[in-house]
Amino acid sequence: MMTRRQALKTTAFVTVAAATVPGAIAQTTPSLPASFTLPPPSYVLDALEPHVDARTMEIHHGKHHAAYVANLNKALVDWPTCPFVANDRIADLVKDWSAAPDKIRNAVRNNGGGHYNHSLFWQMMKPDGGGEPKAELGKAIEANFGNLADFKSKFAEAATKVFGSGWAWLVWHEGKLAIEATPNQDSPVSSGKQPLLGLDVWEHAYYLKYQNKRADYIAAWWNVVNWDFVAERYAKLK
Ligand code: MN3
Repeated sequence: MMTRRQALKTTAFVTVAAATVPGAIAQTTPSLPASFTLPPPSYVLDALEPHVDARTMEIHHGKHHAAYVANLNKALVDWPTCPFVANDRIADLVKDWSAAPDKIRNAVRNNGGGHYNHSLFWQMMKPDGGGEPKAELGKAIEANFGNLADFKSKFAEAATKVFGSGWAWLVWHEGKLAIEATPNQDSPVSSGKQPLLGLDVWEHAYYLKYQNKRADYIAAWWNVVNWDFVAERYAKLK
């Protein structure tokens, strides 16, 4: 079976070959060491306007996320036996970052977390998103938090209270839904929890449009939440 990375490389190769861009073929050379790759969002970068602006998306994905991937790959040069690279097992790497060699442990924690969290984040949003979670997830949110409005309010509170840079999450842990926050690029998966929905509250996620008004960003962000993706993750975990 093709791994996702191989599939991406194949797709890239086909695209490149069709466009006959000289020089770009080198990216698909099989002798390059295995490494993590930047996943493109499934929508165009201005698709989340006006709630998340195109310029923010462009820099957030093309610069910030790209840098986490590049720095992770750079660090992993010092961990040639890392078992998680070959099959694109970023979740397992982030879960087990403490297994990394001393010299690169922090780099793996921060950049691995950055890569994993952002890879999820792009999928947790979609154009014309928002609304209400359906099916089992909708019921579970009501059972755990009373109703959707109360859930949103508690989640927003957690996101607002993150001091400095970090994330707010809806997680699945020990058979229950819970809200938590993580600092920096730490991910719930590292403490054995499954992230279902995450909100990036680093200033780079909102400052261009919202400046210091994080609460406005959080309020607008509900309009682009991809509840179908969250519900699918929840259904798989149950
Ligand atoms: Mn970010």
